Order: sequence, then C-alpha cells, then structure tokens
Amino acid sequence: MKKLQAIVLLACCAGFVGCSVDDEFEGPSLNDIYGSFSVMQPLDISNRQVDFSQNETTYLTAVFSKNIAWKVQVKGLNSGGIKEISGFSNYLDVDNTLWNGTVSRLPMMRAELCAVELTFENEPDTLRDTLEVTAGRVNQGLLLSDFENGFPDDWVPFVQSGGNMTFIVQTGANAAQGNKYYDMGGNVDWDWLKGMFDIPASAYGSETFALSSNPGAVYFNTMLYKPTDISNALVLFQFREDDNQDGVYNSTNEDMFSIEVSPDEDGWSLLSVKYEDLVTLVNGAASVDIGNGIREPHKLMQVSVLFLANPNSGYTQSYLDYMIFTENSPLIP
Ligand SMILES: [Ca+2]
Ligand SMILES: [Ca+2]
Ligand SMILES: [Ca+2]
Repeated sequence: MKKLQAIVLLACCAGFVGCSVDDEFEGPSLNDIYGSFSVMQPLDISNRQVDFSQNETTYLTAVFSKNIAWKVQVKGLNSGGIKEISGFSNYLDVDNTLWNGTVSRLPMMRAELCAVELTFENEPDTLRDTLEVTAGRVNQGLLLSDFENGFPDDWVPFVQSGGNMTFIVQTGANAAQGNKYYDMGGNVDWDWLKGMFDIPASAYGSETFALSSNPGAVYFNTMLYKPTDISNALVLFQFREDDNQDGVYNSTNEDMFSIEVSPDEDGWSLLSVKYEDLVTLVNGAASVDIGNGIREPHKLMQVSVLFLANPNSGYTQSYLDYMIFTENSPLIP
C-alpha cells in the first residue's frame, strides 16, 4: 500500500501543476472528513495459525475508503487475554498491525483460539474474524516458577494455622500464564503474616542466582491477582544478599532488600521492579541498609514471598503466577 501511494504521488507531481507534497501535511483531507466510509478490501489475517514460541508473527490487512481511527482487539477465547492495536490510516498492513504475541491485558496468550475484532471511530462497522495461537511466547530470563509443575520441591513454604487457608497451586483457565497459579488466602486474626515461602538460589543449582552484577539491568517480575471485594492483601518480596560471599546470609550485617505491594486493580496485574530500585524496609517503612548497601543481584541468595494483611481485616486472598528475573528490560508478557 505504501508503494502504491508513492507511485500515485510521483505521477501526481510529474503530471499536474499545483499538486504539491505540502497538501499532504496541511491537515486532514476533505475526503477524510466528509467522505463516506467503506471497506475497500476486506479484513484478512496474514498468519491464521501462529506459533509465537517459534518467533512467528501475524498481521492484519484491509483497505478503507479514507483515513480513519481504527482499533483491533484480539481476545484469547480460553485465557481472556487481550491484545489491542490502534491507529489512524486508510489501510492495515504489516507496518501498523504486526503482532508478536504480547498482550495489552493479562492473562498471557497461550495455545488457544482468538477472536479478532476491528472497529472504527464514529462508524458502526465491526469486522470479525478468528485466528489460532498454536503456542504462546517464550520469554527470556531466569524463571523461578510458573507453577505449571506444581509447587517447586526445593522451595520452603510456611502457612499459619488460620481459617480457610489455601496456599496451594490451583488449576484453571484464569491462570495468568498456562493453566496453573499459586493461590494464597486465609484468615489469621492474630498475625499480619498468613503464609510465606522461601526460594533459595540452591534450588537453581548454585549458592547465588545466576544474575548480572548490574542492578540497573536486572528486573524481578511476577503477576499478582486481586479478587473483586478483597482489598486488604499485601505481598512482600524480600531479596537477601550474601554480601561477603561466604555462603551464608547474616541478618545482622548483610543486605535484605524488599518491595511491598498491595494489589489494587481487580484481576491480574504485572509487577516489574528494577533491582536497583529495591529498598530496605523495616515493618514496611524505608530504613537504613543492613549490609554494604550496594544492590548486588549476583550475590542474591534467597527470594522470599510473604503474604500479609491486617489481622483485624478478615479474610484475604491473592494469586501469584510466573515469577521471572529478566535482564535489560522488564518482562513484556
Ligand atoms: Ca502458570
Ligand atoms: Ca554472608
Ligand atoms: Ca549488598
């Protein structure tokens, strides 16, 4: 389509006086404003069976009678994950609708059928189609767990003996990734802590996690779910460093950095934090560093996840899925 426009423009300039390139930039054309809208070339999909795990991509094609604001929504019919792409043009092609399997709204895409919907601003037309994702994206990074094989054997869980305690791996289409996620829930009216688990680097084959020494390049990512009607959950992630690299964490003189989050939007959301932005927290408040104060991802010995809520606030619950360290950029799910 771009090539066609270029040829038209060239012919225009060669053949007629007064048709200047400037016309293109002085504002919307009269046709764009007053011309009637129609679909000149129907919606089509370049790759209807796309394997994102093999770095395949897909895009849409169509031609319209005028430039118009459009929106494409691709919805996973199993996951409910959504990819939205929008633009203003008189065509769809590889330049403006290329999709590599990322989502605009969690869950992540998996092997599933997707509904494709194309809508236009101020026009009633809705064009529909479907495509099939044969495999979701594979993300680069150090995956701590996606819970697809259950709760990892080498992790160390602790669960209070409260009421309606879950702290189990659940199976369901509402996982953020794949079919399984970790469900943390319960009522403990005598302690903030409901349950927790430690993730030792030894579970991944060495005394410290295999991460870059550059804290500006390392990101910790995970997905958290807030059930509707539950707003008291706090999730505290702790990162213990073996500052002197003697194979042991000393809580009196070695760094423990943290991030505490309170899921506030219903459904799944992505948490991504750059390692250098981690802070030292004491009872939830920023505090002086315990160790050398240097953020050293290559000295990280243990990640801990604590699930908390005010003991007077009743039952609480959150889900967790897909904990992964990435380097050079946060996770793009
Ligand atoms: Ca999962
Ligand atoms: Ca040490
Ligand atoms: Ca340190």
